[in-house]
Amino acid sequence: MLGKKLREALARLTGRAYVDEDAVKSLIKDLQRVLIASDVNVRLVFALSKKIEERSLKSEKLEALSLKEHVMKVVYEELVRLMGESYNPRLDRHKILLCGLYGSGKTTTCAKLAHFYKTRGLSVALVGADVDRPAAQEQLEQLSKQVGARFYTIKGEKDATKIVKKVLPEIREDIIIVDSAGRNALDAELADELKKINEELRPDEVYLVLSGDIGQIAGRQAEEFNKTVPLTGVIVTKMDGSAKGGGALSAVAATGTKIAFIGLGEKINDLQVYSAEKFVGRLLGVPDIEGLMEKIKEATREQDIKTIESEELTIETFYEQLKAAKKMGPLSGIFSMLGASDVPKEMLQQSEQKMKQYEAMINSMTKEERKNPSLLRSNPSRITRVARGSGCGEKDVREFLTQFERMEKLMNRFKRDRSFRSKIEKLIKGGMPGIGGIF
Ligand SMILES: Nc1nc2c(ncn2[C@@H]2O[C@H](COP(=O)(O)OP(=O)(O)OP(=O)(O)O)[C@@H](O)[C@H]2O)c(=O)[nH]1
Ligand SMILES: [Mg+2]
Repeated sequence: MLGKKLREALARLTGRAYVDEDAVKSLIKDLQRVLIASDVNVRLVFALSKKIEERSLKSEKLEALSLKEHVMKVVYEELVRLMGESYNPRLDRHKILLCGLYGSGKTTTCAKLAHFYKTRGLSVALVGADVDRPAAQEQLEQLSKQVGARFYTIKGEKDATKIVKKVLPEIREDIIIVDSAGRNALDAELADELKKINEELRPDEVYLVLSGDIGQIAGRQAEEFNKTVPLTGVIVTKMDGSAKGGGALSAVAATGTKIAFIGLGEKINDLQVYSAEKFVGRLLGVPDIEGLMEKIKEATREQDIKTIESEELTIETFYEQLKAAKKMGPLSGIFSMLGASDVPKEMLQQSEQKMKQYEAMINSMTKEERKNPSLLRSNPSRITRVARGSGCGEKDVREFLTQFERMEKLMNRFKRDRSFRSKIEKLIKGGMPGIGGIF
């Protein structure tokens, strides 16, 4: 399926230690393969690739984002653009005509829409105007009962337009949904019938129902129907089972016709208002762009663990870690949970004033002292000097050193003790925000 392959392609990028031009190019190759397999039109795929390459490598990158995050953001945004827009269905009284080829899901979608509007407090009338298929009226009548909509038709009437003309004045419901007959292709007969129904009904919405498994042909189909009866939207059904759904959505989007709803199953509540963002989010396994960014950060944290061993703890890195910890908010409990009760809670909840003090102390230290704080311990006159230079008491300087030494111990334990290490790794992978920065 498209989603799984896309997630694999993106995981190959996020799994890299760093991202360069080659990495972006190989991601684009992966994307091309995945999208073409989902029957996305080749021209669209190449336009998308070009855009991603340009924006990833040449254009504006936000300061706050790493290149990896930037590339992912670009990919997400361009996929969303490829898949169209978001729809905002009206929720006032209105008339809807559904049209489409055989078996595309019109009748089922009538019921799904009825359910959709009913759950939003509107009353719904379903009109059976498929006069061709033998059990069509019974099918819709059955579904009307199931969703609690009123069913209208004229049994035995062979002219769909006449049915519409006769039942329309009787209908008092807020939403009127008309089911029409399908065909193997949009032939002259169907075109003529649809035009006439359209004229009689004067619908506010004309939705073409098509099945996602026809892939990119959906674009041409939307264009053809649009010439017959101006469409206000397309409903793409069977998105649950189709490997070509992405192809269908992107092709419809490319024609400029809106995708209004998508069908995701046979049941009456398997209908969703279309949102390209949600669709792409689902493909990528994240709720939205923020979710995606969080996922990248998680992946980055996993790499952070790998670099902990080689990272050297100095007064400066310690201070940076404290600052990061402060930003992350209260982490109380995590350390005691790990059995690291020797790291006091206060250490992670330094006041703004304390942080300023620490900064002043660090500024009063020599380069050697910052790299090797034990120099301060072994020579009290150094502590006196730092205290004076920073305007703090000697006690404050010692307290700061104590905190540093505790962190140093914790880090050494992390490097040596495998079970402690795996506990921490589990916590980090479980999404503990930013804890990687503490070490
Ligand atoms: N899996 C899945 N099946 C669907 C979906 N929508 C419709 N179907 C199934 O597709 C088949 C055809 O659906 P109908 O609603 O009868 O299609 P139609 O366009 O009215 O067909 P005709 O009236 O013969 O032109 C039925 O078996 C539906 O249950 C969907 O979103 N997902
Ligand atoms: Mg039908």
